Amino acid sequence: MKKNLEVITELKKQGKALLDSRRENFVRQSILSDEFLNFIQENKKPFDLLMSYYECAIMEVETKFRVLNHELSLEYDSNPIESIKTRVKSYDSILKKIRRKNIPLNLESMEENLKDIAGVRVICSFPDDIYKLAESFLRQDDIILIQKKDYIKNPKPSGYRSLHLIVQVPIFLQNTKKLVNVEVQFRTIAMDFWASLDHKMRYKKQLSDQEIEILQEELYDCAQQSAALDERMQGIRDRIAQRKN
Ligand code: 0O2
Repeated sequence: MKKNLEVITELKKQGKALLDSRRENFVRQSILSDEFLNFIQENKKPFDLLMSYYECAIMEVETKFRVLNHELSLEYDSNPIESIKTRVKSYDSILKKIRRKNIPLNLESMEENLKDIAGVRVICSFPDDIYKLAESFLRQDDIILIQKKDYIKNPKPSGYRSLHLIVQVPIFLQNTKKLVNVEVQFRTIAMDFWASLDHKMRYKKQLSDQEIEILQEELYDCAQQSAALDERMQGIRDRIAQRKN
């Protein structure tokens, strides 16, 4: 009986500690959220200006890929790029990353530490086209490579595959030239399809830990199968291309 009471008291204590920590986290996040909104309001003009630089940099990079696609399509009689998606990171995602990385709340450190505010996603049919495009893009003399992460050769433990580049691209303003960071993600259609489903699972709050574990295993298996399919389809494409020549 005494033992049971001790267990109940201990459980109550643990429950209270959990509640307290959740409350503290909630308050901390709300304050930071208000702080972030205040920060944006107080710095509205320079913040909007900075975001417009990212939009301009996206336009520059997107045009470069459209030009490469046009040239390669004339040379090889097919388009290496299926589609291009672009986005400037949302306020919400910027805030989450500032919190996660403990970045000071000012424009300089945002610019310095968040290298993926401007994002361009290039979707190709075949893995080889990804490397061909990335090489041609990086050979351009106004592009500076800052970081390269090859999750195609070295997939993430989740199964995620994609080639990520962080580059600096110049944008030409009225009186000056500015170098702007852009993250370019190269994926095949299959890699992109997989990543969208994985993304949906990550943001579904109602899933239990057990469900997440099962889905993660299933997704990992799908990633292996889709990587194998990419390779097979590319093999077929290459054989067809050899016959044509
Ligand atoms: P969003 O909304 O796409 O922008 P970093 O946090 O970027 O400094 P990290 O985490 O090492 O450092 O970056 P990494 O691994 O290069 O990945 C950044 C982006 O790749 C993510 O952006 C996703 O877009 C994508 N990504 C990476 N891993 C996964 C994954 O396992 N599944 C899916 N679906 N996407 C992934 P954000 O900022 O998370 O979000």
